[in-house]
Amino acid sequence: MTKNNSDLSKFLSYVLRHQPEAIGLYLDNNGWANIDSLIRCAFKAGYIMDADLLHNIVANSDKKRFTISDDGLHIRAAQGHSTSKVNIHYKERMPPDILYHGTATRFLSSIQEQGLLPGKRHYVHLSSDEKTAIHVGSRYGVPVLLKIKSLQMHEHGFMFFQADNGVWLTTHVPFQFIQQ
Ligand code: HQG
Repeated sequence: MTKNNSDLSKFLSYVLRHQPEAIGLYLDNNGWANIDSLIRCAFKAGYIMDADLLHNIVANSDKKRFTISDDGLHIRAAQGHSTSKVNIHYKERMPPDILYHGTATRFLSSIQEQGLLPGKRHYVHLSSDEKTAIHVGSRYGVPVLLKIKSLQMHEHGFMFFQADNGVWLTTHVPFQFIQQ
C-alpha cells in the first residue's frame, strides 16, 4: 500500500519521538537522527522517502513537528518525546502570564488530585493559544481548556522550556496553578 504524507509524518513521529529502535535508528541525546540513516532504516521498514520528500513533510507539518539541523544533515522531533534515548537540552524561558493545556473531561478528577503530569512523555505540553489546546484535548474525548498560571509558577521556581516549534514544556503543573 502506498503511504501518503500523513502516514509518513505519523511514522516519523513514531520513530523520532517514541521507538527509534523499531527501525534500528540511532538518535543522539538531543534527539537528532542522521537523515541518510533515517532514509535507509525507513526503507527497510517499508517507508520509502528521499531527502526532498522529507524536507517537504517537515515544511508542511501543521504543527512544525520536525526540525532540520542548520547543516541540513539531521532531523529531530521538536517535542513530544517518550524515548529514554533522548534528553533534549531545551532553552529555558520565562513564560507568559497564562499558558493553555487542552485535556478531556474524563481526566479532570485525576488532574484535580495530581495536577498535570507528563504521562509517557518527558514533559507536560502547554500552548500559548486556546485553539491549539482545545484541539489537543479533543483527541481524548470531550475537550476542556485549562488555563495555567505559568508566570506565577515561574515565580515559584518552576522551569519552563520552549521547543523549536514554540510548544511550551514543563515537568509538572500542581493543581493550585490551574485557574478555577
Ligand atoms: C492528561 C500533540 C490524568 C493530559 C499535541 C493529556 C501536544 C492527565 C493526556 C503533544 C493527568 C496525555 C502532547 C493526570 C495530564 N491524570 N490525565 N494527572 N495529567 N493528563 O498525548 O498534552 O499532534 O501525552 O491532559 O499537540 O495531549 O502529536 O499529551 O490529555 O503538543 O504532534 O493525559 O502531542 O502533538 O496525553 O499532547 P499526551 P498531550 P502532536
